[in-house]
Amino acid sequence: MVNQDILIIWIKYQDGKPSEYLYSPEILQRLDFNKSPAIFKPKISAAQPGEDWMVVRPLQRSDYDKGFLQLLSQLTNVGNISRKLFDDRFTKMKQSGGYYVTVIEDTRVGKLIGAATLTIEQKFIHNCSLRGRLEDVVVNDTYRGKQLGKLIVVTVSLLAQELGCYKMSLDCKDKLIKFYESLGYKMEPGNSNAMNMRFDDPS
Ligand code: 16G
Repeated sequence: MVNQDILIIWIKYQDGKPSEYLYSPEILQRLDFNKSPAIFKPKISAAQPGEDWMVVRPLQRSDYDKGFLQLLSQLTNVGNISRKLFDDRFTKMKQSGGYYVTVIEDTRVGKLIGAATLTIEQKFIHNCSLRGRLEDVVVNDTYRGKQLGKLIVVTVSLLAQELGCYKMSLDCKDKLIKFYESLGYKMEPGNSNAMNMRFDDPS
């Protein structure tokens, strides 16, 4: 058996039921928030998010039942996703590697209140380097004042650095530029355009 054929399974038992992680949760515990230019008042981190009922962790297969898709629908159109479709996508993301969907849970109510994804591209350039992309950032806006947006973005940005990316990129609405600048993202002069081609009826 070669390495690519091994699907590593991280499983946490919750209330006696197994719940599988998309990626190893342990890496989030060692992220050094002092490396980020973001200012947190009070100081928090992925390991210590500031409330004992909050946890920052990788997406779990069981998050279908914790409002993950409803949370994403605050960002854009999600569609009607069955449990089977969700399960198959989770399995494919895990098998292919490079998908770090990260969430914040309010454990008092068992609901997800923030999410962001790091995707990693394998490159030939820069000595076969890696490029990170920040995707699908969303927080539940009823949790104001908890620094959730900063917390989830800084978490996946530090994760990109920890995993060896040479840069991390994002596209966003104009009104969010200042927010991302405060977390260390820069509009590079002459190199700051995002362009899209939209396709009708994708399969
Ligand atoms: C924003 C998101 C992007 C998401 C897109 C969805 C961030 C940093 N950017 O650009 O990840 O995929 O919105 O919009 O979260 P769309 O449905 O118009 O493609």
